[in-house]
Amino acid sequence: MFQNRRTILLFICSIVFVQALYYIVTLQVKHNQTRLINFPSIISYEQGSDIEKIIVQDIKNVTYFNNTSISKESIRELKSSVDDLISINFTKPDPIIYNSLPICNFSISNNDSSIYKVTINKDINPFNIIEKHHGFDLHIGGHWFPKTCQTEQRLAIIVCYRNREPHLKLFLDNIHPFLKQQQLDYTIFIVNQHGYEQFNRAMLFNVGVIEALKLYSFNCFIFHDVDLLPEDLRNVYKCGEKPRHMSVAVDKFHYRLLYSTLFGGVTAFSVSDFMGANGYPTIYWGWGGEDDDMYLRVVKKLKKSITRYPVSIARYKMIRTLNHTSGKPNPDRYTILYSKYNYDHDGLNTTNYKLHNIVFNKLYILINVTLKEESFEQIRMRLNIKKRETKKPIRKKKV
Ligand code: BGN
Repeated sequence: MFQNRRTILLFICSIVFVQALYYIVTLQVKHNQTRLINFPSIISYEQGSDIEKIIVQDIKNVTYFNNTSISKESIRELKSSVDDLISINFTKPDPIIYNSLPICNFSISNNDSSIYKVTINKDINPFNIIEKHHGFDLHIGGHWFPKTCQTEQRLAIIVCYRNREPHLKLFLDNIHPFLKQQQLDYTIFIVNQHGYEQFNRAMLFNVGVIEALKLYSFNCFIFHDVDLLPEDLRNVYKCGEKPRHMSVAVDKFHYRLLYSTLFGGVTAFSVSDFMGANGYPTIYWGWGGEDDDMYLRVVKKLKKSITRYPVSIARYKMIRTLNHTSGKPNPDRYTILYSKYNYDHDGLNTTNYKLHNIVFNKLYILINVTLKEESFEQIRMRLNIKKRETKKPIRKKKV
């Protein structure tokens, strides 16, 4: 009897022990997992595409979270120690053949401006149709370069993105033929902000630059909203001596510049100007202010002015809503913008993100990331930003 009871007790104890062990182990695994693991809208393309095999570089283990900073030096190191695993998918021009070619010279020679007007394709086609339109001469990852001449610049178009598939389709269907006509060596990067943190347009741009430089020696970056389509071929997607504001005249704003320091929509930076400005700020969560901050970086940190093509050339069509609503305006954007914080203390060197994976699609390279959101209080403490005094309205005394 006693013997039996002891066996039963021992049996129950071992079951409880095994269950407890299982509970602890699963809890640990859950804790280590990324909080969000679905990549909604773009997946359909990855699965649906039958034209080109999609190569997925799963680099979930690569994380920049908790890295204190990514310094300019480490970016230079990234550039030199190109990650073989990733760059293997990236076709570069053969230097021997390429150097023997004449320099590409897309020139604007005709006075008749109507010949430069772009016909915008407004049909939202499935990705495989867009591939049929423009993919035949693309290298994987939305990379193209002319075959008959050599380019001086290597351009990365960095597009910030979250859940706007119809916009992305229209963008790709229109931007590829536009850039090919300008005879550019270009690659399209879509930086997708995964997760539920507030959208951070500027930080996604920094991520795009950091990841792009691991692949190829890009020397020109164009930062692009996905809903803007260039309308004139004379709006050349090249970098110059100064940072350029490209989207000067947008149809939504009646082809007029909203204000003289506007620097949103589409901008072009040489790699050295971008590094010199310490990239885009990382502290604008939600809508507004980050582009104005970048303008101030150019003027105050780079000590340069911005340049623009004329209103008659720098024309864009903005893709209207298609069920898209822009993010919540950031209530703290004025405080941050006017605080005169030190640009060395925030930007490219404080870009914290978790890289989930990089997908080499035919039409573009998709970079999936989660950004680490900082509260306004944390931003304020980190950058020593003083609270703005809210002026109380002066009440008139009742007589
Ligand atoms: C401005 C926004 C920009 C935005 C343009 C165009 C701010 C900060 C004000 C100090 N700036 O008002 O971020 O690109 O409108 O929509 O909100």
